[in-house]
Amino acid sequence: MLYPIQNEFRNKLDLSGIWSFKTDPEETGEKNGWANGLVGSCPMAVPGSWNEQYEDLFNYLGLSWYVKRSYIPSTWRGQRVFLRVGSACYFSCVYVNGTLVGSHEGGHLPFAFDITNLVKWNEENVIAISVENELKSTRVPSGNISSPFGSSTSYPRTTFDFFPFAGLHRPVLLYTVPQTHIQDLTVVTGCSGTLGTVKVTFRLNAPVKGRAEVTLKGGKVNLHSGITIKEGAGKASLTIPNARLWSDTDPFLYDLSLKTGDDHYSIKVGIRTIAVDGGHILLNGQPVKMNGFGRHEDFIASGKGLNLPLMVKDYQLMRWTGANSYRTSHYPYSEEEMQMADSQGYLIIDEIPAVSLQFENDENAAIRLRMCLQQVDELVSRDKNHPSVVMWSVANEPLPSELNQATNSSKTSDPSVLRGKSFLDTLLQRARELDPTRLVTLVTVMGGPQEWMQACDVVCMNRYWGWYVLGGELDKAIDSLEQELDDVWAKWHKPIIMTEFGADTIAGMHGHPDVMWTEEYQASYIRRYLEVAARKDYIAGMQVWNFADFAAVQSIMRVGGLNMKGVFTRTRQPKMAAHVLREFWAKK
Ligand code: BDP
Repeated sequence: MLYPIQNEFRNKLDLSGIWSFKTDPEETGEKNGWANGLVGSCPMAVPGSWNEQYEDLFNYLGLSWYVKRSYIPSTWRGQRVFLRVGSACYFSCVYVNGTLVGSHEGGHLPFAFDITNLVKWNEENVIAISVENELKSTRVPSGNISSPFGSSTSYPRTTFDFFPFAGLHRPVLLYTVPQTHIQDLTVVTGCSGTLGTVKVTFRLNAPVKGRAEVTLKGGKVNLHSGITIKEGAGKASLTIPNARLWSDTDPFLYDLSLKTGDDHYSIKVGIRTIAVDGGHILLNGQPVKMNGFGRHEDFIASGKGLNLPLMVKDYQLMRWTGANSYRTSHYPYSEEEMQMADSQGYLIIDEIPAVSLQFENDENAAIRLRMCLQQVDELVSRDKNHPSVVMWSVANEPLPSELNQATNSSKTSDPSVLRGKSFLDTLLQRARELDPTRLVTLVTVMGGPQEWMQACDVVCMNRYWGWYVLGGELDKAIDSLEQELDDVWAKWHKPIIMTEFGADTIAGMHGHPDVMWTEEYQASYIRRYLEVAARKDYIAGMQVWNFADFAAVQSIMRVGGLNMKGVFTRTRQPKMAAHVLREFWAKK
């Protein structure tokens, strides 16, 4: 799943803009020929969620149709033409000139279809995409089931704590590749002392013979290597003396370009290694702390749609706090985000959409496992060449059926614990097999089973001592936190990242004393957690929940339908806590 690029052999045409849109609650659109065009449609921005663009679509998650008409440049004749959707939440079917070309299940990841044989030259082509985001018990993530958190009272009925935004969330592109083209390219980097290595393997779409050349440029480096292509595959290994290594403090990127007789593909390469040693995460052999945030792709009006000015601003705000890391909670973020992370030096925990999964019976677990394995495959294939991605996360807060957060324990007699273990181990193993060069993890819930952490390289913990448990009692909460951290470290001797800790806060609400929901409470809660981390060498990162307030579902837990644990508001104004982070991270 190479990111489409424009060069002398390849073309792309971005179909972002205003599309025609129509809901299809009765699901009669296909029968009635909507794939050829819509009657009585309304304008809808792509990329973007449909929910916040129209008030009456806010809670609508059913089938909907998007249509766009476009010429395809006649200079593209003779090449293979693909239609690529960056993300469609959740299930989507793609039609070209009335013909179904394919479907895709699962949001947040790209998919593409070869449409060469359907293209009409010298006239407009009709691209139609149907999308639905029904909440179902068998989906990843799931909806319309009860959860140990009691979210059955929320509307819409998700099992997860963010709004189930629906629609075409990332650009829809037309792109071309030559008839014989580079289909996949993998870069693995290493370093030993001052020597860097870049190993390149690639595959063409046909089992042909031939020659290729790989070039690596950057600074004073200008390396070339000739490659023999056998049965459509080739590889090369480059050695870079005095390599400038990629890191969070110096995110240096080399330009790598691969040329075959017919095709050319290029990417940015950061030379770095990632490993663990006891309680440390080692970047290029040196301990690094992954400090930053859990985040969401979320904003007013655009929902989960790619929003480039917002993305640039968010990096600037994260930089202002001194953060060097974040987790793509709770689903893969856009490819543009990952490119920014590469160039801006952010260390990413890259997560599949497996949030709050339960393991209530074998049948549902098996269906969800198939989906999660697909998501791991698609994510690794999309993001494997990003130096910023240092860890794969295969789940956020998987839930045993019986959960008691207050006693911070789960029952060993609960059959979902065993079922969950085999489910999660399968995912960790798949990520490891696909990519042995990165770390693998899953993010654990407060009170969840300890044994689920066993196969992880890094223990990631979401903890809400002082909020959901011992709320308002920060002294006691911090004691419990310290005790728990020391126990977990003693049990596993692995680096620990606190992937979530936070307190809902209404911006502008103040209190002396600092009671829950005030800016003062959030500021001292976060300060106290960061002080604990500073005392514990095995803490390899602190990621505040959340970077910014975000849209959640309506419930008695979420004032105005917002999760307010952001250190910035939804419109990106800092709360007091943002200044605390800056004091700890940027000023030290
Ligand atoms: C954790 C979840 C996260 C929620 C957060 C919260 O991982 O998605 O938003 O709690 O309650 O359980 O704010």
